[in-house]
Amino acid sequence: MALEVGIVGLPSSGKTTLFRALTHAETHGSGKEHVGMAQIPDERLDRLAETVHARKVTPAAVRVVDVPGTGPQLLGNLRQVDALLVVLDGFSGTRVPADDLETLKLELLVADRDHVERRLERVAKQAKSGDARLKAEAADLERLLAHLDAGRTLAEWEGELPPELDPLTTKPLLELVNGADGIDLQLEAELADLSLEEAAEFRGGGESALGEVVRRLAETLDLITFFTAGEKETRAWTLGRGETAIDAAETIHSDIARGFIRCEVVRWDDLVAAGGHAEAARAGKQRLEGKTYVVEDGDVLNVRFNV
Ligand SMILES: Nc1nc2c(ncn2[C@@H]2O[C@H](COP(=O)(O)OP(=O)(O)OP(=O)(O)O)[C@@H](O)[C@H]2O)c(=O)[nH]1
Ligand SMILES: [Mg+2]
Repeated sequence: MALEVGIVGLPSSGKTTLFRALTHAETHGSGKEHVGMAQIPDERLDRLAETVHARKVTPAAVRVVDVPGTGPQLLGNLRQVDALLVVLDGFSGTRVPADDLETLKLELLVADRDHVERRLERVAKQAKSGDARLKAEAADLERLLAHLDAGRTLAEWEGELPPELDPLTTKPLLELVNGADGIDLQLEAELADLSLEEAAEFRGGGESALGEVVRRLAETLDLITFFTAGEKETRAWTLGRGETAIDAAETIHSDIARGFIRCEVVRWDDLVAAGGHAEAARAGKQRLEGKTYVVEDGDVLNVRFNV
C-alpha cells in the first residue's frame, strides 16, 4: 500500500494549488476532496533506466489527499494518512504564516479532543455490558480527555494510546510557506501543466522546489528507496527502513512474496558502473539474499519466485 499524506491549511492558503502542483492532476474547484499520486523524483532511477535500456520508467509515489477547509469533521477524514503537509499563506500579504501554523495546530488539537470525547461516549455505552476490556478502554479515554482538557497534547501522553484512535496531532507534520519566502505554489502548479521538457527549460536546469518537499516527506516517514531494473520496466519503490526482502517482494506483488525463493541484490551505482546486470554479476557485485535480508536504500532487487 502506498503511503498517504494529507494536505491541511487554513481556507484559501493554497492547498488545492499544492495538490495540483504535486499530482499534476485536474481538480474540480473548491469544496471537493481530491486524491492523487505524487511522484518522488530520483536521479538514480533515470541512471538505472538508461543503463538497462528500460522502455518504461516508473518513479515511486505517495498518495496525496486534499481536504477542503478545516474543522473537526473535515480533519477527521485525515485520520488514516501517514503524515500531514501544512500549507501556510505567505503570498497574499495579509497573513502571518507562523501565527497561522499555531492556529492550525490548535485546530488539530481540538479535532483530536472531540474525537476522543466521541469515542469515550461510544465506548462507555458499550462498556455497560460489563466487558472488562471496554471498561478499561473507557477509563483510559477518560484520563486522556482530562489530559487534553488540561491543555496538553497527545504527543505528551506517557502511556499507550487506545487502539484505533488514529490521532492527528501525533502525525509527522511538514510545513510549507506558499509564496516568495517559501515555494511559489501558483507557479509550481502552472509548471505542472507543462510538459517535463518545457518545465525544465523554464527552470533553466534547476529542479522543482517540490522535489525537496517530497524528499523531506520520505525522510520524515523514514522511508528508503529500492529499485527493480528491467528492460521492460525500471521502477523505484519505497519501503520502511529496516524492512526486509520479503516486505519488498510484497510491495511489488503479493504473488511474488508468496513464491519468494531468493533475491539478487546489487547496489544501484555498481549496476550503473558495470553497465548491466550480467556485467555486474561477472564483476562479483551481485549477491543472493534470502527473505530476511534487510533492504538498504539504493538496492536493486531481482526477486526469484515461483507460483
Ligand atoms: N498570487 C498567488 N495566488 C495563489 C497562490 N497560491 C494560491 N493562490 C490563489 O489563492 C486562491 C486559493 O487557492 P487554493 O489552492 O484553492 O486554496 P485552498 O487552500 O485549496 O482553499 P480552500 O480549499 O477553499 O480552503 C486561488 O485563487 C489561488 O489561485 C500563490 O502562490 N500566489
Ligand atoms: Mg481547496
